[in-house]
Amino acid sequence: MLDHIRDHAVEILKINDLGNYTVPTHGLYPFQWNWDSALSALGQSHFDEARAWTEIETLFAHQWDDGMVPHIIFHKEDDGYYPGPDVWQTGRAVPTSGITQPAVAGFAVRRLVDRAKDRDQAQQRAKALLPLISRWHDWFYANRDPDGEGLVAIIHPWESGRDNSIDWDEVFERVPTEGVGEFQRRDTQHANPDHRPTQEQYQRYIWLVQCFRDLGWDNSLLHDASPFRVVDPGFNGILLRSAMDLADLAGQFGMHELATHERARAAHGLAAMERLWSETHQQYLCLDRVTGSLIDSASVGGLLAVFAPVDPARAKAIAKRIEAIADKVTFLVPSHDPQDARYDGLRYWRGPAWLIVNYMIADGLSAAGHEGVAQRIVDTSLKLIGQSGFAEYYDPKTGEPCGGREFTWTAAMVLEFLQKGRPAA
Ligand code: 9WN
Repeated sequence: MLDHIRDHAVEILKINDLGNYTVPTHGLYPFQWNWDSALSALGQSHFDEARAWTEIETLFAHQWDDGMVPHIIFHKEDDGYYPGPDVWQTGRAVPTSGITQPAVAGFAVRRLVDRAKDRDQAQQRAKALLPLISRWHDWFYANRDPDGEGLVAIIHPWESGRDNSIDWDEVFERVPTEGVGEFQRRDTQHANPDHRPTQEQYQRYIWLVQCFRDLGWDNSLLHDASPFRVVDPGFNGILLRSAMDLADLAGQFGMHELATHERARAAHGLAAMERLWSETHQQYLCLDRVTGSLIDSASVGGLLAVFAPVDPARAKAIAKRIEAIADKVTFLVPSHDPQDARYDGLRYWRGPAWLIVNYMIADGLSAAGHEGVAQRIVDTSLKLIGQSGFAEYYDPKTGEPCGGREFTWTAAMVLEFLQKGRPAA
């Protein structure tokens, strides 16, 4: 059974491989996505290390001059996705979107180096990537943390990677739905519309894109101009974990200045995470940067923060939270608290379980010494695959597969989980 699952995962990664980048799935997502690529490279490394490095290098070949790494790279034309390059109009030779995604690349590169069989290749290719990744981190703090709080904001829900999370509902009310004009969604032609964001949410997504486009994609203006400015604990946790991993790697490679820089940044950010802790929910919450208040929404974003080496007492509380949640669902980890009336087990990021999130949470919990709950996450993840195949996401109560099928990062995470029965700490 496990051999069959492993073979199928490798097959999916190969089917979705377009040479020097991988699509998340054919049809629904026909381009290269940022955090998908970084995480998918981990899966590729199990059978082709060189190809795994290429995946991340292709992503960074499209880094903007200001340091941002865009969330989508439109390598070739395909009208099966909306919004395409004609909507973004970022003016790049190879078109890209104009926003970013969770900065998981620093972590991915460290993991590729740690496990590399070809040590020379790993050292050489990682050394070239390190300064590029650090520039991206610099970009975040320069453009998304203008007051130097140690926490960066996202300015569009798509940046979080958790597009229609309940976390954004309240703040999203500030984003108009009027004036965006007619547009034709494509996602609902590939996937069940009941499993996708609503039309009203799409109108707001596009309003923000048009607002940023009208400002010429000048990142020095976008943060303050956006009515949507949210500090997401999961997003910050990923960035801080990547900063730590980058610092460790840079230290190994004798790049001491870079190591000191990333380590100082991580220390500042980890201390600032306290601002996001909720005693009531016993987890981190998002912060609305416009009003300065925490958003009352217990989503998986606040659990994902444990991917960073947060305060051990916070990690322990998160482990307990996930154990409590496990009594309410069959498959961990739901993207929203199943006891919240707003929970919806089928609709994208409003309830369903996602394997990439499971992987990062399990990894962080395991590093913090909470092996039991980490293993529980891995076990239910693998059970899901056996029952429902390699879907984009799953209903945490029934295991129903949702969204796209034959999904790249789901396959990649399965290879990671199978490696040793759980992700390496
Ligand atoms: C918008 C590719 C991406 C993921 C995101 C996921 C979904 C895109 C969409 O698909 O978002 O970026 O069109 O719905 O939410 O996390 O990176 O798999």
